[in-house]
Amino acid sequence: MASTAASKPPSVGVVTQTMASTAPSKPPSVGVVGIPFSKGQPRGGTEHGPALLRDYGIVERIQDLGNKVTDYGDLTLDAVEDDKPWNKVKNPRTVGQANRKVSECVSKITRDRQIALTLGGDHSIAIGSIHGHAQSCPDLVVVWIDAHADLNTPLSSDSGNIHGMPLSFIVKEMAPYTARLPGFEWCQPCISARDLIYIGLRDVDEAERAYMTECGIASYSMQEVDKYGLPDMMERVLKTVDPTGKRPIHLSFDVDAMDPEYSPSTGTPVHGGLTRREMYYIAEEIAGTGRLSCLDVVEVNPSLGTEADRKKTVRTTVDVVSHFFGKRREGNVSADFKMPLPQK
Ligand SMILES: [Mn+2]
Repeated sequence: MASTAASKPPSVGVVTQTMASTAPSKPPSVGVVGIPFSKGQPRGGTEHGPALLRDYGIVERIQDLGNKVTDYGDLTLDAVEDDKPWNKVKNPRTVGQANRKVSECVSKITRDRQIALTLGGDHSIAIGSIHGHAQSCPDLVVVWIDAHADLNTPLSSDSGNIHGMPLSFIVKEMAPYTARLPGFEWCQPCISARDLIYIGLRDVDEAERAYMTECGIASYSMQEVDKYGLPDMMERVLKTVDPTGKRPIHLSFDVDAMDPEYSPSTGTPVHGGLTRREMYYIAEEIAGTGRLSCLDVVEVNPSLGTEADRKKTVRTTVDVVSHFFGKRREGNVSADFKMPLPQK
């Protein structure tokens, strides 16, 4: 069985034993865009995330797996002048304007039937990414892999950092609890609470927990990861958000979901997280659905930690991303591979 699977070109639509698959007949096409942005949180550095990920070969790694990749470069994102805080919320217009550009870009990539890969940037960029994705794929589901719920509102947030609030702008059921920020006039909530699921939570604010319960958002925190184990958990995750197995998947991957042992160069690390090996499994299962439609990779901050920390973080991240795009631990054989044969 392994040999027939391995003789086909590698693709995201790998058939796995645990899931039905809608494997595409040809390798998928991927559109990459860098989002050099850090204004959703107080530390500089995440704006250099796209450059670091590219320097470590993220585009080539995906290409080498047999995927057709178009790199659209980095978005140009400017700070809005005189961007006064809204209550405690910092940089509202700058974050709003940047996300409008992200939305337009991701909408175009996914409308062209490419899988969008967004290289952040802090996690506030997922506002635009999910919004844009939903414009071309309104039936999408969101899998949010993170140590944090990122569900605070401009009213509940203590820090005023928008990277802790992105889902409050996106989830329809959050509308009664939140406030409209200047700079966000373009942004309408676009997913239902039942179309969102969390993996990896371990640092959830009281208000966020209350919103999750009130809106009915499902989560597999680290407690459930420990309780069920990865294979059982991933089956439950996919059955919960998409029992029919047909809908496009928006995967938002905050590198702080992983334990700081694997991704130390990030702004809000929390111990007790996912291992590199657990992330490989999650990525392989998502790839196995053949329905990955957009992947956000966020919160890599090259300015934090030592050179060794930076290297560890970016290497782990690029490795994990390659598994989302078809890399298999059992091995891959490319379409143009020629088996060396003895001379006659
Ligand atoms: Mn996050």
